Amino acid sequence: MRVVRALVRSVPAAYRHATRRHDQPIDSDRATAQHVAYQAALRSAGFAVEALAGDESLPDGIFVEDTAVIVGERVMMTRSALPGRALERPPIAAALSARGLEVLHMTAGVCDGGDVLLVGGRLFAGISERTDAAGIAALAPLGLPITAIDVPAGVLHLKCVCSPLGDDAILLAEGTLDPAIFRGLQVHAVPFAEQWAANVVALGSRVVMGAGYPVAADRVSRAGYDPILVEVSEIEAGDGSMTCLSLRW
Ligand code: CIR
Repeated sequence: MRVVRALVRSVPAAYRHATRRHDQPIDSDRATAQHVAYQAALRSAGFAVEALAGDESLPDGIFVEDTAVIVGERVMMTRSALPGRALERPPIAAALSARGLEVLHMTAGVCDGGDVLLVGGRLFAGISERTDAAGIAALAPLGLPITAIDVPAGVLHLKCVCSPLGDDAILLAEGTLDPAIFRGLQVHAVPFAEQWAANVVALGSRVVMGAGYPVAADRVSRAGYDPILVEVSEIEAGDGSMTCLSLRW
């Protein structure tokens, strides 16, 4: 069976200073425990997980997904709209290169991996406060067709409201995007009130998702998947969710 790898980065104490769009305090110790539980959930879903050490100079460094877009054995290192987060990229590029991936670097535009969704051999890329048209165009060397999508106002990243459920299905928060965008894919919905739960990490039938979204968990289960629930209050307090905590290939 093919090994699917996941790279994560541990929580530094400085995570309590993570970028966020509200005043909610963050408990870094609790975030550390939740991050460890997240890694365990990925392992139980079947991922081979490796953790890089946290870096006290990078408060948002746990959100490794934003640094890169991986397609097969090739990775495009993205360019951040936030100068502080740009510094997260070089160590991730080195880690991915050391693991045998071919590393390319974006030279124009801005893009966060949280805006790029890979499913069914296609990329869907969100235009957001973090990703622009030039950043999306710079994904071309990854060799897949790309559909650009306007991310709804107030939503940080495309994958805040949708994420892949394997190779032929999407989990989507109702009332956020037109499901017709994903023509040809099965679209499973979570209620708007539980939209954080639309961001999941799936492998086969296993779906790692945030705890506290009972309707969403029930719908995922009824759709034939096996939810693995993780408490992620402190990750959400940093405006993050499931996919943003790992790079997977
Ligand atoms: C930020 O604002 O950049 C971080 N605090 C959260 C990034 C979350 N990333 C993601 O959902 N892909």
